[in-house]
Amino acid sequence: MNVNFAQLYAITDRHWLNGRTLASQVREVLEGGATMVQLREKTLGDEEFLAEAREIQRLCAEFEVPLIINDNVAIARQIGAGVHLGQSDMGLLEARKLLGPKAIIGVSCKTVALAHEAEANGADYLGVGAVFPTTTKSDARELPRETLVEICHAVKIPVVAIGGITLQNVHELVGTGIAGIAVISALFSAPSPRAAAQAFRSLGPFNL
Ligand code: TZP
Ligand code: MG
Repeated sequence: MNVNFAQLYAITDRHWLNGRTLASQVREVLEGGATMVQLREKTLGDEEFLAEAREIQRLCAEFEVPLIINDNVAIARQIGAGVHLGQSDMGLLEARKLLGPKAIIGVSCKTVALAHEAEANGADYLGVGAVFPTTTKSDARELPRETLVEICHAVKIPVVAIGGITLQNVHELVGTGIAGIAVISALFSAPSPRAAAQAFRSLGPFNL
């Protein structure tokens, strides 16, 4: 995949909608400069998820930004989107068979060994974290900065840092070797997701 897509990876969370629609929030982060979007739904039924995915896909297409579906390879396949796989989701090789060679597939990795394996099996990017404490994912353990640096040096594919990243701490990631950042709450809980995305973009690029 184009490494620039990794710059500001916006991951959705309907927890902070507060009367707003997910589509309007995604439009805001795209207007603010998000370079890739992940639709992360943990509770929606398949039909609703599919309808929403199609709507978000139209938005992403308007901004020429890739859409990645969290976990759900079937939905990604139906709409021709990419997928992000955790270590307990469908395996990368099986997902690749279903989605084909062009689909963007990302994999969550917390160790150098898992990063090597994902790269060898054809992952397009890695998600690595949590790089800071976060309350967004209840089982997210914090990863030492040193491990992030080791993983970045161990692979050629883009590494995206995730977990607890804010406008205040993002500078701490400079020099780790990341290609970009993946952000949930600091974008979607912001009063203006557009302004938050703009602010992140104005601080980057983070691949320094
Ligand atoms: N994986 C590791 S940490 C995390 C995920 C999905 C949550 C990131 O959310 P936030 O709000 O940016 O800390
Ligand atoms: Mg998952």
